[in-house]
Amino acid sequence: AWLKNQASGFKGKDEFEKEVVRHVETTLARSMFNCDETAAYAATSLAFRDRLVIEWNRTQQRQTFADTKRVYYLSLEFLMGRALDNAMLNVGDKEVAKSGLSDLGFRIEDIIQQENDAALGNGGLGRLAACFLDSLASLDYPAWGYGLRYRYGIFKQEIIDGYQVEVPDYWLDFNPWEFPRHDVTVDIQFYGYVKKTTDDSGKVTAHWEGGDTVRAVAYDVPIPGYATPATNNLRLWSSQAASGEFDFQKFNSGDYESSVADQQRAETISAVLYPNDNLDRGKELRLKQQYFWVAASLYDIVRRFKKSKRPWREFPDQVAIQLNDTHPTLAIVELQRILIDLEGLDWDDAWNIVQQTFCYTNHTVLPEALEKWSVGLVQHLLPRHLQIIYDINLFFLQSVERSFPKNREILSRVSIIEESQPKMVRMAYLAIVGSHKVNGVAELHSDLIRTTIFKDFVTIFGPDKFVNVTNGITPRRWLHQANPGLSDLIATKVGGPELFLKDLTLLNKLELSVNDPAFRKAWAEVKLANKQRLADYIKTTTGYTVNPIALFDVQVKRIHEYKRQQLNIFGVIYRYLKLKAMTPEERKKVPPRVSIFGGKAAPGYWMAKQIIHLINSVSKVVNNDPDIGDALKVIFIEDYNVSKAEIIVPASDLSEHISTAGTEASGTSNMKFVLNGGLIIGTCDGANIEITREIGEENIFLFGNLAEDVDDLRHNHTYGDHKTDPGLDQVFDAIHSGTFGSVHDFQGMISAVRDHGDYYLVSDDFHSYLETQDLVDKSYADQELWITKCITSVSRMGFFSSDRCINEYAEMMWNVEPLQPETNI
Ligand code: 26W
Repeated sequence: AWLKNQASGFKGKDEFEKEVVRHVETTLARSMFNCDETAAYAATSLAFRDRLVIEWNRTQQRQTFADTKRVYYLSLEFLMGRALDNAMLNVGDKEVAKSGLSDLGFRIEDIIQQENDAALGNGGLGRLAACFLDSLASLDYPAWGYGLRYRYGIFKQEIIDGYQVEVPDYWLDFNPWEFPRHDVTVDIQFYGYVKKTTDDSGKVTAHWEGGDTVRAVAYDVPIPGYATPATNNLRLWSSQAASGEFDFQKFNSGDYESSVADQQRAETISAVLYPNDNLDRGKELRLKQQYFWVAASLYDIVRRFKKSKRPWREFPDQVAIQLNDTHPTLAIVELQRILIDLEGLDWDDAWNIVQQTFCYTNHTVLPEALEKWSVGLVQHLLPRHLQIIYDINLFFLQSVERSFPKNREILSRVSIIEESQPKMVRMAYLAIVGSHKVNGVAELHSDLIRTTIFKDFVTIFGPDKFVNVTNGITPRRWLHQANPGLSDLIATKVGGPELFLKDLTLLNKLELSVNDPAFRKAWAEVKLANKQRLADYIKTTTGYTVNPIALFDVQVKRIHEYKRQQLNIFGVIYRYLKLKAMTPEERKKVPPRVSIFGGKAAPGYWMAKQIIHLINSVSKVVNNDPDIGDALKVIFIEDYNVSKAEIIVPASDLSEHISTAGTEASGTSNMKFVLNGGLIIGTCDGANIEITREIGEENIFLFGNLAEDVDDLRHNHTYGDHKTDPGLDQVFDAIHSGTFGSVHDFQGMISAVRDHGDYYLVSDDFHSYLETQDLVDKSYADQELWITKCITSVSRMGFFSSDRCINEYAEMMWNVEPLQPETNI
């Protein structure tokens, strides 16, 4: 009901048009006669922004007035993508905008495409944070996101001669979705030294003095909920030189250059998102980013709490802080510092408050991704924090000692300080010790952290501290926005979009229509139209023509050895060799396929870049081979990002989620693809396992070794006699013979399997992968059965809404309740 009768929407298309014209002529100071698509995008966004702002202010007032517990989601990454389409759908006036823009001579799709993605994230973790913000607002939870306002998001990827080239992503030249708050600033201290003073009663207080100061300036981004007026806030901090006398003095004394240099050094902190995904590099600037963002956010949260004049012990009744991975772990230390050094609380009282406030989500078990900071670096940058970390560790180890007397082993295993050369602070351990709940992101992953990397902590704290919250995705962006054709079709069967997009379990009603011929036909037409749209996109961006009748087989995600794009491309080469060996008649009978890849490699990840190069080299050879024709096409889509995912995901027949078992914590694109009527080929890993449980194993193509066998297989590679799979040998021979260019370029990928222990078990899973791909071909040939599988799967995907996921966090970890707009002031 809110959607149609909201106070904040436009009264009709006339009002919308008037607003657009007003913004073009006044805000943009242009005439309608030279209003191009860029200007139309700007004016449309501003018109919607005006609408959002009203509800945003109301929501903030309502939350302040109600004075209930709030959630603060701390994430170094928010991979938001575009905002305009989402704002139109959530405000509920996309149709109005469409006809209004058309009157003004524009197509709404063209206007939407003018917007730069807000690409402030690497991959899964950052996109999860964005889905969570959407769910928090849509479910009326009082919640804020806190992050960094990077001037450069994740780099843009260009493919030049088959190689990845990184180009900076300067996305901020026009961003109508942020509001600078020059009055909301926090000065953040770095370096310096600690002085201790003792008062008359003998109480010792630490003072952190000296060092540099950098100013954090708040930029606020409104987050509209769907079918609710609730509009939450995402606060991003930008770094700036701490103004004033210091600079002025330098300036006046003629030291202009060094004053400018100070300015630039300060701005560097929020300049660029680190492009590593699942790899910790331990760079000083990254630690500075983390502390800068955490300290500004906590100052803000504490300032808000203090306005209520409550006693400190009530802090955890008002504040829940979620740590998105270990990146914000310093918040634990910072809150303890605020409480003991600045507010004068006793250590134990302070520590209780801290532990009850924080929760920590782990997103990876890969050892190279677990953050550690050298003691020397922390000491230098944050001298007081290091002392507090040592004290936290001391008290923690003392309590472990009491529970497990004379067990030196466990003490050194769980110590927050790793006694290595140099000594390191283990951030995950600090996060566990400072939180009251820790969660993994899918069942297998949560089991793995309980039994492997955090085993000792389960023994120490008991099993209840470690819980599972399986990831989810927002159906608003990933169905309604990305796939309006399917969303509309589904709406006809489940009682309208406002219902199922707010309660995704209603999808189960679709199962009643699975045998309805008209519905099945409409379903197939939607899929074909989505494939045609992707085929058009491929044509304009790559020049290659792909047949939309072919099976679209998609793997789009960050390039990483554990995600095994190499297994996929080796499989493609195998298929190509088989096709080459056939007669033209035989080839005609082969079901045609388009293998689509996309994803970025971290700039310093040599092997990942080699994988990209091989995919592009195979693409060039296969697509230009006259023997092959439509039987096989290989496409690499440049610069995979959120807005491209919105075109690719709805167009897939099959998507690949083929990580080595036990390595992918959850995966979230697997959920997006199935929700959009595609099937999965995948390993028993991450959320694939729960997807199988929900949709039924007859509707998914699982293959490969199980997580429980991975250790033994690896051991066998090193110590047994390990032979490469014969099919894979054929593939390597083809690469060796120069079919795809110089062997030298791909030697690393081959040696990783043959000579370096095949850590990711590519060879062990190769045969099973090929067999399962054959099964896919056979299943796809039976289109009727295939469509049944797709519809049935979609009907059973309700569990994977991020709404379900957020409700679980709220109940199990945060203890917060929604604040209904009806309880208005
Ligand atoms: C310190 C470097 C670094 C940077 C990013 C380490 C780790 C990360 C992230 C935690 C990596 C990441 O995005 N993990 C993904 O999180 C998703 C959301 O939970 C999961 O679905 C993916 O399986 C997991 O890889």
